[in-house]
Amino acid sequence: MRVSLRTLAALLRTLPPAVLLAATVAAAAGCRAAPAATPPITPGTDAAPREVNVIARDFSFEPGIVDLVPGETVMLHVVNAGLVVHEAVVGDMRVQDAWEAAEGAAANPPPGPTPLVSVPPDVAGLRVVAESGQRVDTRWTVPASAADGDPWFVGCHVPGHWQLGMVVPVRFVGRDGLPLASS
Ligand SMILES: [Cu+2]
Repeated sequence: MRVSLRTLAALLRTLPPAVLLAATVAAAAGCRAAPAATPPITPGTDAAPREVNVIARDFSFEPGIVDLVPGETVMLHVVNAGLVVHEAVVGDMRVQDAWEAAEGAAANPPPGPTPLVSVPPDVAGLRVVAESGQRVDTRWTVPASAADGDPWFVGCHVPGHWQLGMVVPVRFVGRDGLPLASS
């Protein structure tokens, strides 16, 4: 059956807006590619670190998942695209909790030198602080045992930022470029 444009237009006018909206959303979804699978990762080496970008905004991270290969060496570029200072703390929840507590305690310091914020080495993880507009490059080797324990995250613990949503999960990827089952 052929439907003329005029008939189609008349038909569309009779449909309730909700149906039209659903149809439009479905059409838009059909046009867009499915969420990209993890592009194959070539693990970084000492001689050729893999470039990993983490963009901090007010108040979120990009990408929404950070892929890492246990044991690889990366050149981590933390770009602060926000208007306030941010950081990228990489590690499991013990690490995240440690920095959250340490930085929370140092918030609103009394007049005087800025207090030095630190945590015990076993829960230090990796922490990169970037001022607004700054890019900080850090060469870092992901611990080989990183995927053996609890899940990892990239988080910001400038007071209040974690609560505003500045945390994304780490997905551990094998040397074959496929996500590891445990992550
Ligand atoms: Cu932040």
